[in-house]
Amino acid sequence: MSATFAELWNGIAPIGRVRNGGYLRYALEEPELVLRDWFRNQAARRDMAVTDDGNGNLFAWWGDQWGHDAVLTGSHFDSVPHGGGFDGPLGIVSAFLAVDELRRQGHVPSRPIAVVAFVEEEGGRFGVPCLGSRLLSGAIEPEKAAALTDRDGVTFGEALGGTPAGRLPGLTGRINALVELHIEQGRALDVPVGVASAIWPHGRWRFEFTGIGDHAGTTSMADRRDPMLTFAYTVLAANKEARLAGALATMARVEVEPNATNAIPSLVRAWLDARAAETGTLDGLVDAVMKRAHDRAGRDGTEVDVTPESFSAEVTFEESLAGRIAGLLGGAPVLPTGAGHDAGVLSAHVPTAMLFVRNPTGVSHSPAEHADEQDCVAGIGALARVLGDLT
Ligand code: HGY
Ligand code: MN
Ligand code: MN
Repeated sequence: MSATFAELWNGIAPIGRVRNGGYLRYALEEPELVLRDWFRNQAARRDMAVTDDGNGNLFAWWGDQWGHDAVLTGSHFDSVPHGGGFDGPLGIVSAFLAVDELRRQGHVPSRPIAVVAFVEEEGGRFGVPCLGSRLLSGAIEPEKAAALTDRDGVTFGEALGGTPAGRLPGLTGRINALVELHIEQGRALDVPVGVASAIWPHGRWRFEFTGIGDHAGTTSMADRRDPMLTFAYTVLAANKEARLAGALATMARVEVEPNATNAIPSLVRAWLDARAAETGTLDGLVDAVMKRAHDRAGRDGTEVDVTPESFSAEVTFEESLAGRIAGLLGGAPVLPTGAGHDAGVLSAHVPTAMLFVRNPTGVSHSPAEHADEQDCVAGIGALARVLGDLT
């Protein structure tokens, strides 16, 4: 079967799209479950057997299932709340179409190729990004992953239907390489396809500001222990410290208890997403933000407690592989990114590479995220060339 990009893309575009054009695709929930069925259907139409790894990751096989030295290619279905449609799914759609292209060319792979859909890459439901690839590679304990809860208190284990299997036995012998195609999430590409050189170190820290809940109308300003003040100060401090460090800090998710118009809050819970080109800079940034938060809490009579929730170390993709791929693609640009990816997690264990497809505005994690069709088609051709070269 030979499907076109438009056919596959238009087939999944409505799944999980909401009124503002953004997507609500949370791991192992409708509509992401519908996308997983779409994945099985696309595999069946290509006589590709589908397996999962007991962690929620799906694999469609061209060749022996878990045959040795398999080459994986794919990405993730899940989105950030109201994210764009390309971040993740573009890599999976492109992987199936790259298989079609190789078959059209009469390519007979020397090793198995598997299209992969990693679960919970965004961490949008259970809070830990790249959960599926962390489990596959043993970077997180299955029991710890199983206990992660979503905003309704449902655990990952319950959503998965049991404790995840964890690290794939014989991982490094069974996976020869992973090539993940992804929309570029910056403005650095001025040609259709680029190659990743590195991923910035980044992490998430949960700040809990506690004070004394009280009546908005009967508590003098001097008597207040208002955690919202400490939180607000910390947001500004994170912004300032990031600018000073030439790094990135975002506090975009906040929960207030009781979150009532006329009640001074007792608790404000907020998450810091911090990233930098080097680990030392990142550590310095987070330390500075925590210090500023604690100092301010002293002045506000509040408390602040900080819990690291996830960390992704600096990734440098194997230069020889990135260079070989850039050469294959006629001298494609090789560039770093501040966005985390499953390929980054697996790069600690097996050779991995990423192809970036041009994003004209660079906007991502927003309904405005977009890539032009001819650039997506160019990405598929590039992925087919790389997979053909690797097998
Ligand atoms: O947040 C990230 O960097 C990625 O989109 N999960
Ligand atoms: Mn993303
Ligand atoms: Mn992504």
